[in-house]
Amino acid sequence: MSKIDEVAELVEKGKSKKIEAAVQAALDDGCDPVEILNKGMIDAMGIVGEKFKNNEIFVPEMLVAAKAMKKGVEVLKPHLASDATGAMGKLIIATVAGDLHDIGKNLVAMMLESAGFEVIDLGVDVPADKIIAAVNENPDTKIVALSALLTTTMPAMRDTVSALSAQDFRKNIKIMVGGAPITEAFATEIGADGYSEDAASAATLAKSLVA
Ligand code: B1M
Repeated sequence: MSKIDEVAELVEKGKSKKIEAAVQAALDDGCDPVEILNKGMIDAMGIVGEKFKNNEIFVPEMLVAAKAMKKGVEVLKPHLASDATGAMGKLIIATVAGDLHDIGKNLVAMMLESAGFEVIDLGVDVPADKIIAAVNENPDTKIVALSALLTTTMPAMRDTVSALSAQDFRKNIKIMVGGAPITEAFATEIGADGYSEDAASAATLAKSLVA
């Protein structure tokens, strides 16, 4: 079994205690950090999601897989993120109200930091008024980035964009959105300024929004 397959198996099985050593072993073996992330972790979470959908596993198993992935990402982080200068300006990121998924958001935050943004991460299940308060506290914010992983929280994303758009500061900020159920068409429909499919393209998008 390849080192990356070993990482994938540990994520899938939620083996948090063994994941850090396995990721380190893959790095030591010369594996590309991006490949470890994509093939060893994100693909493994996709399998976890499929198994959940097919009732082969349940929420606790998804939770332990998520915990293992988070631990693995910590080992990868220094190899993925660079140039964390904050020079591109302030960006506020959050997972929208009702949604507890944060692995994708955390990866996006990491890539944005790496692209030179000063990232203020408000966490998960964040109501619109908390995001509005954060922008008011940080009037030099350039971008608000919103993540949603559930079809049932897409309306919360819509409401959040509406609430932000009703504020005087809207003309000074850009809003970007993403997450598995989100599409370019939905982003346009709800009045966001940009949509990106994954963490790497989120960084490219954010840079273009402030250019
Ligand atoms: Co949940 N869950 N979950 N879950 N979970 C999904 C999303 C699901 C697809 C599984 C399935 O059924 N196949 C399904 C949603 C179905 C739907 O809405 N259509 C689902 C469900 C149903 C649920 C619950 C309702 C289950 C229940 O309780 N019955 C429940 C909801 C809880 C809530 O939020 N209120 C729930 C709970 C959980 C856990 C808490 C157990 C756990 C999350 C732990 C955590 O995040 N800390 C969990 C997990 C782990 C998953 C899966 C298995 C993995 C998610 C993940 O981390 N993927 C997921 C299945 C799947 O994704 N295939 C599933 C890896 C991550 C890197 O990808 O988050 O997509 P992702 O992020 C990507 C892109 O989407 C994008 O870039 C990222 C990196 O490239 N992206 C952005 C994300 N945000 C972005 C923002 C941007 C740009 C790009 O700009 C701002």
